[in-house]
Parts: sequence; structure tokens; C-alpha cells
Amino acid sequence: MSLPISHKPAVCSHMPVPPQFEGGMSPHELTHKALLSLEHKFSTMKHDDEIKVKAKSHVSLRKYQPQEEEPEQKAQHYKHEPKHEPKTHQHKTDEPSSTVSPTSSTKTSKLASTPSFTDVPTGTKPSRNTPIPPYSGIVDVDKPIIVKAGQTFDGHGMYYRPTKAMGDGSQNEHQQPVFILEPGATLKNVQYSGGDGIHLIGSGTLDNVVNRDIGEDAVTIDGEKNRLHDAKLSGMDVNDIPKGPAKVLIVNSKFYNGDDKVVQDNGDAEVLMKNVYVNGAGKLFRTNGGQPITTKLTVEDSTFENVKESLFRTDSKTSSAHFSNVDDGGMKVVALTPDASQITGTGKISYKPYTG
Ligand code: ADA
Ligand code: CA
Ligand code: CA
Repeated sequence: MSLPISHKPAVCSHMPVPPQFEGGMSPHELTHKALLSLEHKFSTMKHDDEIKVKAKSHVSLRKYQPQEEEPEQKAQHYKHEPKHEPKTHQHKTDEPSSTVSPTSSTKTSKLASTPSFTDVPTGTKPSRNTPIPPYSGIVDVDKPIIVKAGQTFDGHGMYYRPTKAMGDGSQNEHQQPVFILEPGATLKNVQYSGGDGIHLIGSGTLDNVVNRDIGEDAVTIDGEKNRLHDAKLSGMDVNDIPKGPAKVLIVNSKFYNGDDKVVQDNGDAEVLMKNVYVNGAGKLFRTNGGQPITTKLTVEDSTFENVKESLFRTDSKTSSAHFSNVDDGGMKVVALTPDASQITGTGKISYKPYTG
């Protein structure tokens, strides 16, 4: 943050030209069109695994279909529950500090099967000690940048740096997001920092985003309240948000220097984080404290260093996480859930009740 701050508007000449409206359609018509195509895309994913959605851009694609673990393995993870308790977080957070074991369960999980994703950009698992990548230039941002429904914003490696008007990057909850993605939007090749990070109103893709210095949090999957707020800022009608869980892809992305959360999940979602690197955070993914959120998180081929508390924390019995080929950097606890059956792919499971 040592570079001089200019007072350019959020949309300025250094930024990629925003997409133009097609064929004289109004923004509302265009949004409606994008949502229809998004709905079609997701219904295609659910009902017909053989149909692939057409590839956008140069990114090479492959189909993603994770395997469910056998129930026996789940039971084993539970037996391997760590004896050590995690250290209490040093920074101010909304989390309590006590730790207890999760309740045992022999019931078959009521959680839905692991979601499938198509159009997953390829990449590689990051190595330990990956330095913050260099940026190609700086754009000062003094109001949230909106990516409209179904559109792709390619930042070409520029650093979208929030000014003080957006917040001070602390744990203050009342800061502005640097980016707001409407449903079905993609953000790629972007660096950013501070404020309240990136907000996803609904489904969306983050590909090669780098947070150089996490603010209050780095990514928010909106719940009901955020949706109202963010939709107002973006100018979209909340009634146009597709129903059902948000499908969120976070790939080839890196997050540095956080105090608390990387992803704050305030609504039901199906999330794939793949080829992700974090160095410095309290936790990777937190469903909103005390809320009955139904989210399925999959973390694959990713590397975590200096994450102090956990990779996944929920108070909800209907959220779950699956880890595969993850380097946790030697953490004692990877997941904090009410029931150990909510987690697969790691035995490092514990529970911390939410105390408000
Ligand atoms: C905390 C806070 C929530 C919400 C969330 C967020 O969990 O208790 O009300 O603000 O952070 O979205 O950052
Ligand atoms: Ca918060
Ligand atoms: Ca936040």
C-alpha cells in the first residue's frame, strides 16, 4: 500500500472496456437473457452429464466429477480425530474460542451428493512458498466494480486497488466490496486487495484472481441480506436471481495476508475450489455463524500455509466439505463441524460451537 493513491473513478481508461449492450437490448432484457442461458446451463449440468457447455475464450476445459468416499472411510476419519486442540485465534473475529469434539453419528448422511461442475479451467496445484505474482498495472477503485450477469471481466493482470473510500481493510464489517458479480458472471486475471473483497450475488466463477492483502474477507457468497444490498448497487432486480444454491467456482487463485476468512458463505451453495493457494488466513471457508446454511464445498489440488484455525467451519448440520490432494501446511484441525460425517478427505475434524 505504499504507492500513491489517485482518485480515478472505478471505471476508467485503464480498465478493460465493459461489455456493450447487444442488439439494442435494454440492460434488463440483457440480464434476463443471460439468466435464461444460465438456468439452461445449470439444468444441463444436473440432468445430462454428457452435454458440455460451449467453451468460452482460450481456456482449455475438462469435465469435473469428483468421487464420493465410501462410508467406511468416513468412519475412519472420525476415529482419527486429533487429540490436540487448535490454538485460539489471535485476531479479533466473531468466533468463540472453545473447542469440543463433534457429535458422533452412525446415520447415513442426508447431505446431497457431491455436485458436478463443467467448464472448469485447467491449472496446477500451487507449490508451497508461492510468492505474490507481479501485477501488470494499477487501477485505483473508489466504488465497487460491477460485472453484469453472464459477462466475463478480464483484468489482464492489473491490480484493482481500493482507495480509502472503500474501507481500511481491517476487520470492520462495513466496508465496500471491490467487485460485485451478478449471477453467472466470471472474473479473471484480476489482482485486488482490501475492503470486503469480491461479492458473488449468485453463481459465478473466479479464475486466476489474486488477493495481495485480504481485507475483512476475500470472497463473499451472498445470502439474503447481501443480495438485497449488492443487487441494489448493481442495479439488478433481486427477483431475477435464479433460485437454488449458487454454483461457485474458485480456481487458479491466490490469497495472501488475511487475518480471518478467505471465503464468507452467507447462502446455500455448491462450491469447487481447485488449484488454490492461501498464505495467511484464519480460515479458508466459513458458513455464516449460527445459520442453517446448506453448502457443499469441494477443495482439490490446493496448498495452504499459515492458515491458523481451519479450512472449513460450519455450525450447520446440512453443510459439508470434501478435501482431495490438499496440502494443509501442517494444520492440526482442518474442519470444524457439528458432525464428523459432514467431512470427507481428512481426519483432522473437530467442532467449535458458535456462541454469537
Ligand atoms: C460476520 C458477521 C455477519 C456478516 C459476515 C460477512 O460473520 O457476523 O453478519 O457480516 O461476517 O459477510 O462478512
Ligand atoms: Ca465478516
Ligand atoms: Ca465481509
